[in-house]
Amino acid sequence: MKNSTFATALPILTSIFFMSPTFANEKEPAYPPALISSLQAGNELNDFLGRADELLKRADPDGDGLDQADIDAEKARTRAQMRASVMAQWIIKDLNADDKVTVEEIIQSTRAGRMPQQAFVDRQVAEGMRMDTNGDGAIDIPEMLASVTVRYCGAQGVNPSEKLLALDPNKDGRLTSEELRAVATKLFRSLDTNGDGVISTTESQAGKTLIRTANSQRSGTRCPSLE
Ligand SMILES: [Ca+2]
Ligand SMILES: [Ca+2]
Ligand SMILES: [Ca+2]
Ligand SMILES: [Ca+2]
Repeated sequence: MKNSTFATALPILTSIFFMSPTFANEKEPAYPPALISSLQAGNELNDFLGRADELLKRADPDGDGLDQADIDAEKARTRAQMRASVMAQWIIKDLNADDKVTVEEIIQSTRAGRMPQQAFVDRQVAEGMRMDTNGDGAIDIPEMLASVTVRYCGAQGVNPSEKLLALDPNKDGRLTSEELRAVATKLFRSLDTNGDGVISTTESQAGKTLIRTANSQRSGTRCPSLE
């Protein structure tokens, strides 16, 4: 019954697993790469469940289960960090502290103490002046902030929390610790092919094949822009 639920809810994601010999006859959810890669050779089920708990704790800091509100809050933090980082990169060149960065200031700041190649200085100027949308020859703070394109993705180029939430077995929009543990247990058992309760090197290799397959199928979810 559970399998048919997955098949209905995740037709595209489940198709990934038909390509994997390990899961040839099963309809599995798309396990997030972060979950699969936390499974290591020598792990017993409890090791893996501990890692699954940590993964969820990071995505669900308020501890009431992972839901869209957690994801929105994480996106908001990501956006704020990226805006701050772009501001820091450019406002540091505002040598006369008038809240604008001119071509001359970019040149002076880039050259200071470094004796860079002219081509590098030119690239800095060109990069800065791309933000000068009102064409007055200087970048002001709104222009700097308007240039920020916030992308939200993890190390594997996908949004880890959204991948995790997509596992939600009962599809009520909240992934609880119990639900993730149940999913992780199922994954562990399916990879523990000799059933000795430990993931061997060979068995963990099968997990890595899953990651590669899942990654090659992830087009469309790659690093979406928040804007
Ligand atoms: Ca939460
Ligand atoms: Ca200035
Ligand atoms: Ca300007
Ligand atoms: Ca749920």
